[in-house]
Amino acid sequence: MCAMIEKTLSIIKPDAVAKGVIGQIVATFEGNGLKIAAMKMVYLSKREAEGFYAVHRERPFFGSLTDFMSSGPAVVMVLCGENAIARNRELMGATNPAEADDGTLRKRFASNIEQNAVHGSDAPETARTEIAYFFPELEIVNG
Ligand code: IDP
Ligand code: MG
Repeated sequence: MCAMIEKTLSIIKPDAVAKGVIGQIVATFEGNGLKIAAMKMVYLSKREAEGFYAVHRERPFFGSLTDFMSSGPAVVMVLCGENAIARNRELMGATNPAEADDGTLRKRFASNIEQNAVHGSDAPETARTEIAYFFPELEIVNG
């Protein structure tokens, strides 16, 4: 089902896991043409969160963001589907939930610009590196 189809990395961040909305978020993906090719729960260390968000290390919110991402369990997933990267970003909505369109995951579930419920890769190259950060090839189901 997912061989040769575009893949992206999704994270249900610790705020959304704490709110008990994993199921609603997964249902949104499944109801909008995205399939789950891999999924697991993780509890990132500070260092693992810093590694994942290394591109943002110069940003003023880097310390706070990586504290938040290592504050509780998160769910990491590989989503696949036609235009999975763009489709996921559309379902997520704007980074700042105050600017996110109605019905988007961030409008529905984010607390603020930092604790914003979900992550999604933003381009093919970042999707590849972000997927590889969490999943060895053997854990991604293509069948
Ligand atoms: P994105 O998640 O929509 O791609 P990015 O700009 O890549 O947004 O930022 C990565 C993450 O860093 C955001 O999802 C959010 O958790 C956090 N973040 C972004 N901008 C801010 C900010 O201005 N203050 C605090 N946290 C921020
Ligand atoms: Mg980003």
